[in-house]
Amino acid sequence: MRILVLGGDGYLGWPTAMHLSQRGHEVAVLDNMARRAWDFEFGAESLVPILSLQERVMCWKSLAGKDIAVYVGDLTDYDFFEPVIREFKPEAMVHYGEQRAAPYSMIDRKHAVFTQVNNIVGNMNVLYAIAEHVPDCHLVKLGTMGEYGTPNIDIEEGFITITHKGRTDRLPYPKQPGSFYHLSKVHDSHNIMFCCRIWGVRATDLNQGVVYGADTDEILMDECLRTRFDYDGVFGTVLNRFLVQAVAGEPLTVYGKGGQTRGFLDIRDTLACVELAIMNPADRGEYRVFNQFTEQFSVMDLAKAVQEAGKEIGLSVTIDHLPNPRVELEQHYYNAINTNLLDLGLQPHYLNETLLESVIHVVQQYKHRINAT
Ligand code: NAD
Ligand code: USQ
Repeated sequence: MRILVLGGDGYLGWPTAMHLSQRGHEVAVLDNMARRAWDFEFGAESLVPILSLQERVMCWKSLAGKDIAVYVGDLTDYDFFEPVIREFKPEAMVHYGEQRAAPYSMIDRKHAVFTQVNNIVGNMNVLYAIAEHVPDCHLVKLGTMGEYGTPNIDIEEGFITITHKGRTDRLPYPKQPGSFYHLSKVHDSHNIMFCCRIWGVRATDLNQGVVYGADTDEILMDECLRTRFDYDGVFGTVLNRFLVQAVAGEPLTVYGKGGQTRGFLDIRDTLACVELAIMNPADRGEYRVFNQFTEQFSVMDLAKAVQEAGKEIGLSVTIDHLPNPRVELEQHYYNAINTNLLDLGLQPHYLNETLLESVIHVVQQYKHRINAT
């Protein structure tokens, strides 16, 4: 298939592009390199050194013998994006190309407005380009489990059947996100659902949990293929941060009580889920939602898991409870359903099997690059 990966220079986009290319698909990546610029804004840097997108693509060509086409530009610029779609004519589009950090979106008005404009306008352009030029193209869109918030009932996959005053309907699951970033994904979901209904677009909305890990089969072919690994306070996600803190000998930064519970998955399972969605496409006009995570943990569960794993390799890991910079429940009910991807054949990697084997060793390898400030 011809597959265009939007946000193909990012943490998940680059490994996905290689994975799909290795499977024999014709792959192109699109990115505006904004993520690299946001690093400069904070003086942050990926723990793992990464090459430029063009160097990575050359490296992939020399190691795997396969081409990946590169388009550099901004999704919010339709004058750039429309000709890309006319030229490449994708049969599937994997959309990772958004500003994805909740803390970034909550810095101030400017960052909140930027996040919503970047994400919502970019996604609207994707929908218009599909409708105008490749109406049969399957959109595989990365949403987030955070769209649902933390309701006191089970979280279903996108829809819930409600009986009200004696009548019953299957309706979109209520959304109560916790940041302007997570809210941008809710707006995206509504726009995608609308376009499926009115234009017959086919779309899969992957409501993904928090991703951890650094290695995929393709990355392990050579260091030049590595993807970014963020651990700073804005873009670093919780488990990746805890691992770096443990290796650096710093206390783990649990925000508040640490009862906050979320869905998590290994980066290798992200690639598997996206591939499963592509190979089992939605029908024309169908809008479907898959909850994309493999296990649920509280922040304290993770802190303790890192502490235990540290012990096994001689690290003495301590845990701090910091005042929570976020407005979120710190003790709550959480039970999210995730059967759609398992039914399609997903075979998860579980945290207790991979934490030491495939994550900590990468952090240790690049320990000399940790900036503790
Ligand atoms: P990332 O920041 O590493 O990658 C996103 C890429 O998109 C970057 O390379 C960036 O330059 C590009 N981009 C952003 N805006 C763009 C625009 N307007 N035009 C073109 N390119 C643009 O993020 P990631 O961790 O790889 O996440 C990818 C997607 O998956 C995001 O949409 C995110 O919301 C979602 N997601 C990520 C996680 C996670 O834990 N990393 C969890 C759930 C969902
Ligand atoms: N947390 C800590 N200590 C830290 C960092 C985070 O206790 O040092 C806590 C946060 O308060 C939060 C939880 O860990 O309760 C998760 O935070 P996170 O930064 O790992 O994840 P989040 O902000 O939710 O965002 C990440 C990705 C985002 C994706 C989302 C999936 O950055 O792109 O959408 O995970 S989900 O959480 O399911 O919404």
